[in-house]
This record gives sequence, C-alpha cells and structure tokens, in this order.
Amino acid sequence: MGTALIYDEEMTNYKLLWVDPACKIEVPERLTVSYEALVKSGLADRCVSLPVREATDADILLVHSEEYLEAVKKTPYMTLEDLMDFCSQYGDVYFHPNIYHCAKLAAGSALQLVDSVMMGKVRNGMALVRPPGHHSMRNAASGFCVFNNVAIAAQYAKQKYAVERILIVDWDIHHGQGVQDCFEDDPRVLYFSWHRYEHQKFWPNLRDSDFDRVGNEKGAGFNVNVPWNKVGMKNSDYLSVFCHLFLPVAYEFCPDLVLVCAGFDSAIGDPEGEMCATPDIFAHLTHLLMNLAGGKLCAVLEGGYNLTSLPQSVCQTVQTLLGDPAPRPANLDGPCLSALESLHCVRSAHKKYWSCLKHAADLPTCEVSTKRNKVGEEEINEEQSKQEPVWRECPKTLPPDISAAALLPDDGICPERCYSLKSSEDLDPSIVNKLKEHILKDTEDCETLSTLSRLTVLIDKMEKNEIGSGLALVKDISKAVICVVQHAAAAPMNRVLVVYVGDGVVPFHTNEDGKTLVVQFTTQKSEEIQSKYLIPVCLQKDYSDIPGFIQATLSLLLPLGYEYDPSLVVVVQTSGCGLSHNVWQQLIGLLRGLAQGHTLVLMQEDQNAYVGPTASSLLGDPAPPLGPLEAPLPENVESTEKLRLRLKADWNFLLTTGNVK
Ligand code: Q9C
Ligand code: ZN
Repeated sequence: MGTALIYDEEMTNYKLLWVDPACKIEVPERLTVSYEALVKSGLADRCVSLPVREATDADILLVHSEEYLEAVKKTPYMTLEDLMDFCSQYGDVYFHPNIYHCAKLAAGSALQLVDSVMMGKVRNGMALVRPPGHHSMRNAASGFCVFNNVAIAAQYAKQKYAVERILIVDWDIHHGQGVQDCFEDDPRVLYFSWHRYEHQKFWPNLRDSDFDRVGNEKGAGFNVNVPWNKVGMKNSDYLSVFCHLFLPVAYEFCPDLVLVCAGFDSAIGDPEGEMCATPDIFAHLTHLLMNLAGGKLCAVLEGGYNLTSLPQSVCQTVQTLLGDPAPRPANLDGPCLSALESLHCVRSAHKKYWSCLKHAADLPTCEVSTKRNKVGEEEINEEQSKQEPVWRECPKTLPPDISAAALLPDDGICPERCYSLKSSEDLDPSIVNKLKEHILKDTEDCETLSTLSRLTVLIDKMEKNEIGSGLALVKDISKAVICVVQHAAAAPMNRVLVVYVGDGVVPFHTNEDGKTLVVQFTTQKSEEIQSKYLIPVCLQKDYSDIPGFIQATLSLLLPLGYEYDPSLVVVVQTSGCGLSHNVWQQLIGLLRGLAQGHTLVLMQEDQNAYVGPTASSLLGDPAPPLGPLEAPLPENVESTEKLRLRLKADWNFLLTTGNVK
C-alpha cells in the first residue's frame, strides 16, 4: 500500500498578468519548487505517481452553481481587460486564459486522489495543485481559488463511495470559508480550520470565521474554527490544538476518510501567515491524522508563499505519508497565552456537541476572542514581523535500514517485515559483566542474561538509528525495563519515556533527575507517590472504557510526551493489560510520533497474540478505526481531568485555558 503523488506541470502554466499587490505572491514557482524538492530528496521516486484528470462539469456542479461555472468557462476567451474586469467582482483573485483549464485539473487531481485511496490502490497521497480551492464559494472565486478542490472531493466521496463520515482538516493559515459554507449544515462532513484572525482584522475578515460558528441545525458541532488572534504562533500552539481539540473530536467522530486542505502558509517565513511553526511540524500533524480512517488520507495543496519553507513543509508531509518516522520537533515550550485563549473559547463553544469536551470549563474569558487588542500590543507585533525569520532546515534523515526488530523466545515466530534478533549470537563479555553487576546481581540465569544483553544491543542500534523500533517478549519484565531504562538513559542528552499499560507490578523508578518520565496506566486506584516524572493514570473498569482510555492518551500522554521530548519511548505491557488490539495499536501508532519513531515495546512472554498487531503498528501500518466513540465513563473523565489540572503546574502542554495557571 503506497503513497500517491499527483502533479502535472500544466498547472504552472498560468500567472498574474497585471499589477495587483494582493495577488503577486501566488506564483507558478510555488509548484515547481515543491515538486523539485520532492524529486531531489528522492521522495517523489518512492511515491506512486498518478496522472491528473480534468474535473467534469458534473464534478464541479457538486459544489458550484451553473451560473458560476458558465461564467468561468468564458474566461479562456477573454481579453486582458475583460479578465481584469471579471476579477473585480471577487476578492483577491486573478484570472488568466489558462486558469480554467488548470482549475479543472486541480479539482480533478483531488478526485483522482480520492479514487485511488478509496479503491485501495494506495493508502494515502498528496496532490500538488494550482489554483488552490478552499476560499472559492458556490457562486464566487476568492483568494486565488477558482473551484473548491477539497469540497468537491468530499461531495464526490460521499456520492460515489457512500462515505459516511469525512473529516476535513484545513491547516492553511487562512479560513476556508468556501469549505465552511459548503458543509455548515452537513453532519457527515466535519470541518476543522485554524486561521489567522486577529479579531477579524485579517483577510477574509469574516465574522463567520470566529470560534462561535459551530455549524447549523443538523450540522451543529461539525464546524470547528480556531481563530488565531496573534501572529507568531509556534509548533507548541499547533500541537496543543491537535492534542486538546482536533484529535479528541476527530477520534470521537471516527471519519472514514480524511481530507487535508494542506496549505503551508501556516509555516515560518510565510508573508501571509507570519507564523513561526517550522516545516517539521507538518510531519507531526500528518502523523497524528494517519491513524484515523484506517490511514485513508488525501492531502491537497492550498496556500504557501515562502518559496523556502513551502518545499520543506511539502517534503515533511510526503515523507510522513510514506511512513517514515517524524523528526523530533524543535523547541516545544508550551502554548502562548493568546493560543490558550483561542483554544479555551473553541472548546467551550463545542462542549455541548462532543463528549470529549463535556468537562471543558465554560469561563467568561470566551469574550476575549472578540475583543480588540489593547493599544500598544500591535506595535510590538509589527516590530517583530519586520525581521526576516530564520530557521534551520530539518536535516534530511533516511529511515533506518531496519524499520522494526523483534526479540522473541527461541520458538517464537518473527512477524513479517520484522528483523529477528536471534539469541544464537555471541554475547559481548563487557555487556554481560555490566549486566551481572547492575541488574542480575549474582543470579546465573543464562536465558535472562541473553535476553538483556540482546536488549542492550537493540537499544544501541536504535540510538544509532540503524534500527527504528523494536518489540521484545521477555520472561522477567521488571528486569527488562530496568535494564533498558538504565542503558538508554545513560548518555547525557538522553531521556526515556516509559509507558506502562496493565496492572502488573511496576518496578521502582528513581527519576527525579528527569532522565525518565514514567506514565502508568492502571485500573487499580492507588494513592501512589506522584511527582513530575512519575504519573499514575488511573482508569476504572478494566480497560473496557475505550473512550476514557483514548481521552487520557490524547489529552494527557501525548502532550506530556511532546513536552518531554524523549529520545526513546518504552511501552511496557504488564500482565492483565486488558486493551483490545485496536486500542493498543492506536496507542503504539500515536506514540511512534515521538522520539523519531524509536519505540520499544516490552511484553510478557505469554502475550503472543499481541506480537502481530504490535509489529504492524511499529512498522507504521495505520491502526484500525475504533468506531464513533461514546461518552467516556464519568469517573474516568473526572480522574483524568483532575490529574491534568494537578500536573499543569509542571507541564505547560497540559494547559487548555489562558486565564488559570
Ligand atoms: N497581502 C490561499 O492561501 N489576500 N489563499 C492577499 C495580500 C488573499 C490566500 C493579501 C489571500 C488568499 C489559498
Ligand atoms: Zn492560505
């Protein structure tokens, strides 16, 4: 199952033919630099390249009116003057004799992508297109957009494949008002958009783009707007919105297909967005969406006007779609106050529609979003935006030769596509001595010695990025964890995130130095010692409350993991882990976004049934969908929320509101 890439040079064959400062940034080079970067990095070669096609009239009429289509059809025959005249009825858009052709190809590309994903020819894909689409409306062109490529694709998927639930994630820095208009009443299409808003001072300056536009009638709750009221938003701000809003709602919704309005004007250096998120953040945004809808994800290019950050961001997105591990994201220091205010407002506007937000506070700070900036604040912003931002290009990393390795008992069958770490290899005497000294004490257990020594070899290879991830079935899980953690945390810059799932015995961790962060899921209520680096997450009723577990994973474990930024993630399944395979795979899949995909799963020797699913997730296969989630158990919501509130003093990423710290 591959990744599709759709591109055709023909879509570079139109440009602005007169002087218009509002439109001069939308240039053909946007497409050529993006494609060339994919070719140069070798990513294009790894994709399945699909031909474009023209969208038909019928396709276009799924979203646009006949009058509008007929009007656009005349543009290839217009004189320059006529074209300029035609444009003047719309906002911030230009036409060219060849743009109608390109617009048909752009929409058609999105449909080709949907076809090949829905027919199972590829797992996911990206379409590099011009003109973009998300601003265009039923009756109007707008913001460089002629036809609404993604909206057409969503209607097409509904009609042709009877797709029941579609999620559209619009990470472009502008509000896709055309998409919102199209699906405002439609509960089958959930639309997420974050956008530069600045209290309505930023284009397209619509009251309809604010957080309180949640959708109408049956579609109420299915339109989620996050207005950014300041420029300069960073990686932390974007990830906070994903962890505390987009992902919980998306998991509850459970889409059958994910479409991304993939605009990269939300990246650093963009003259329109003026945000500060680095290109590698798109690897994470992509990764976090890839376990939804069984991995069926179609990304369609929208904006992106900095010809340096655009191609870097496109490469990060495509590389992640291909299954490569995401790089460790740079400088995650928690969300800014303005982002928290926005997040808080959206969460409270949506709490009546989504169980996962039921507990969100409805505080009067919601009014903040519609208030103007205080005088003086704007000057500071202008000062900042004068400087050209600089950022370090994420070093191109090749995926490790061995994507996943398995360390199994001698009679164990190695899962497909996994490298088997055999026990027959000679043991390194220096490792053996160390193990005897520190962990095994004086017992002479050959089998354990062999297992532990192979584990340390595995960790060394993961550290050198020769091996991506690993799974091990071990007899003595406590000894294995101690050995792994000691070894992996040894180097000065290393940090290990240890996640326990189940009710088995957890070995004692001394970790006040911050070299390890231990998060322990358990069903046994215990008033255990809790510290910044030792966090028990108590869930009632074995692990049958799937929504409760997912909620804790998305809004607690994931943000903690991102803020902690480990060099290795160790997931330990202790005895009696009652998680179903699907939920377990979601957990592994999500955690793979941390530590550059260096995930080590330790399981009890008798947990054979989990080996296949674990290996599959470590290899980057999408986890099976969980179905639309019901409300989590109230007691679990309450305890997760209590824990989050207690921990937010130590961890900025656990904040969801601006006013309380
Ligand atoms: N300072 C897309 O990103 N306003 N469209 C331009 C120039 C229009 C953006 C003002 C921006 C449209 C797809
Ligand atoms: Zn945009």
